[in-house]
Amino acid sequence: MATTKTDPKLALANGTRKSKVQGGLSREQLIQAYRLMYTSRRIDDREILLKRQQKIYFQMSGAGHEAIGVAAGLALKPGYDWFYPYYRDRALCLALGVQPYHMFLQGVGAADDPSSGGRQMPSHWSYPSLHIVTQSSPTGSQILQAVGCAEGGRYLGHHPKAADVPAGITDYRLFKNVSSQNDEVTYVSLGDGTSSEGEFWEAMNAAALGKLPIIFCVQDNGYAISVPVEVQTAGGSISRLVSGFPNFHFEEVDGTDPVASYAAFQRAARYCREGLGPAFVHAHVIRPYSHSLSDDERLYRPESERERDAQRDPVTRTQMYLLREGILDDKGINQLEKEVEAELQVAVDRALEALPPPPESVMNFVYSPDIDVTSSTFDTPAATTESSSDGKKPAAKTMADLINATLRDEMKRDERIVIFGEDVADCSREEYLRQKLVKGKGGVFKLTFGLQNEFGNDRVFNSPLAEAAIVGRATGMATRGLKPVVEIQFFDYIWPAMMQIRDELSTIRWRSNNGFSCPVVIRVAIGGYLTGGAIYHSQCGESIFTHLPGLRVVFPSNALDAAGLLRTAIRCDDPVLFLEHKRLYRESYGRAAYPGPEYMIPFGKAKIVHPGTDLTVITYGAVVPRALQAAQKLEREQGVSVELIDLRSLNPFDWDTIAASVAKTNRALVAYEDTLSWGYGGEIAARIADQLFDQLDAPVRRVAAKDTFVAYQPILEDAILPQPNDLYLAMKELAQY
Ligand SMILES: Cc1ncc(C[n+]2csc(CCOP(=O)(O)OP(=O)(O)O)c2C)c(N)n1
Ligand SMILES: [Mg+2]
Repeated sequence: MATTKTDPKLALANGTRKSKVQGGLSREQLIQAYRLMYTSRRIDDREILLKRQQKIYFQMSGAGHEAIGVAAGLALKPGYDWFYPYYRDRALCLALGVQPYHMFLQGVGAADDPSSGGRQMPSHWSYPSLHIVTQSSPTGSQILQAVGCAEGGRYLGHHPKAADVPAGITDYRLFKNVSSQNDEVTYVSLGDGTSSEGEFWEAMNAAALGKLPIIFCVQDNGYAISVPVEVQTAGGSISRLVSGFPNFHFEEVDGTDPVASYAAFQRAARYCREGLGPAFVHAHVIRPYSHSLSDDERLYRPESERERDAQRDPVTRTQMYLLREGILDDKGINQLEKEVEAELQVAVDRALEALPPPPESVMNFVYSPDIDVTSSTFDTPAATTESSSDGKKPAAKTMADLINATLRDEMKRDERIVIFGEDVADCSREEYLRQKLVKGKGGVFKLTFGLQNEFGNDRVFNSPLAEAAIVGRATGMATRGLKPVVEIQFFDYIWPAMMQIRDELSTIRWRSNNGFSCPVVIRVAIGGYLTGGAIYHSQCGESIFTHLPGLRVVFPSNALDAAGLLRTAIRCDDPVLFLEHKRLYRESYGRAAYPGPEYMIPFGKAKIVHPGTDLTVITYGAVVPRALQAAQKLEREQGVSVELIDLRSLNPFDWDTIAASVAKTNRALVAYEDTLSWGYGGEIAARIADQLFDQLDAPVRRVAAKDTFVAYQPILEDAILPQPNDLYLAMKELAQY
């Protein structure tokens, strides 16, 4: 660990007047730094004017943060290193090569805006060729992804063959250009207030644990909107709080001084490039333009304080510095500023003429335009399951067995797959495995058993107990072209990852206008009927995720479907939530022979589990065997013929099979394990009522859990979750309607 501290007040005065190279920057670079800083400030000024004229719709300034941004941009390499900036990083982006014109295109929301095609607010940077990764608005949600990006780069360095695209494949790898550099660095920035977010601490921990080549840059302007740093950060100094993290190089610097900032960034980058670990740059900056145009800081900051900040304005300070050091004279400054003004005028005029995106484009890139998960590419037969020559039938495998086998097959086939999560490894202390002292765990349900043993601990490993980190890191890795297949141990504990799933994973392709994508697979153990699982080991809640555009959701009910759908999930190009019902893992219902290493089922294709003519039951997951039991009883006892549909995949879902069945039976019952109200079946029922109204001879009915929680006592659990008898009665009543 190394720490360098520059006193904010002394940095500029200490500059060596006569040297030609100032703190590592040549005279030309200093002039370039000033040009970039001045350009950045003037773009803000222009945007503010345009906003007041209602020609753009939002403005967020980088004012006061220009020096640290330019310093980082000059110390790092666009298209080589990777960047997860935040909204104050205008000067960084300019230094990396973003054109002012592109920034104005963002403001007007133009179709040609290269960062999002008019989908994202300005100052939400995304420039794939420069490795500036698409940015969202939640403060701090980029940090864990940056960690994953750094991990992804390192993994690719250790597994160069993973980048290959073997001939004849038809999977996601065809559409991912994968590259890495041995000494690459990932940059991630955030404000002082954002360092209060839990994800920041999860990211610091993961970076320290992995000794990753990542620079955290906290741009500390002393405020988070109106909340001052001493109310935000215990003791008022983030540097002090993080100083205990091992393996880090620390810098605390006057971020309004480009020379000191550049030197700090150079040291930080060198430390990372040498593979010594992560770096932390704490830059003290100012915020002269209020938080945003919607904020008036005079409401909470007195003039005296604002005046004090103004003394440290990086643009004027750098201008003074150039004059004082004789690098530019008045005339030179004037000329440079005039050139910038002229360039910006042209850029603004052009941007104001740019065309907006067409309204009919709004659905583009919600999902991959390259791989259709419903297509016949994913419709491959199971390997033959006929009896072998000795007359023995192939063994019937459980869902747990076949998920494990599918993961193993796919890991053999595709070196980009990494598996991590809580307890998924066989044994983190590898020597125990090597010495055969232990057998290994492989997940609390043993679904990943044996995989670390077979593929090594850089492909299968335990993560810290931090769900946001699991999904956030996976998202960053997938952005680099890897295929993380991560596990959330229980659906009940997926919620810390919700920000990453809702605001990042599912939105990245759309919001970057197909500039970036992150086809992660999240396997989640879900559901009840456990006898003793209680409220926090039994939850469903799939409709919360099917409600998210951009995310595929599948929910198999048997071993064979689990194998076929998981393989599709891994090979496709969209993020997938793969829901595995715990009760079905080792159930005797739905066991199947191993279907071979190529078996796939397309998403959005339901299965008719039991054909019938009198009534359609639409369901999925653990309700399938229960509904089948009820349907068979109803047929036996009442002669009612039920058509039972297992949806298997929930988004997309198979409307055609539902419509064809209801056209035949004229009656529909939707059954699901989750609570009744606002559940998945509500949407299916609404669609049937809307689009098949003319075909119906009876109201659309639902059977689901009671609108409460799943209780521990089995008598209560039975009363809460839909049972075969509830399904039987509902079917009977609907058939008689
Ligand atoms: C998760 C989240 N909570 C709240 C907000 C609203 N918000 C936007 S910026 C901001 C303050 C951020 O302050 P800081 O991290 O210090 O960055 P600064 O704007 O000062 O550069 C807040 C509260 C948000 N965007 N995301
Ligand atoms: Mg701040």
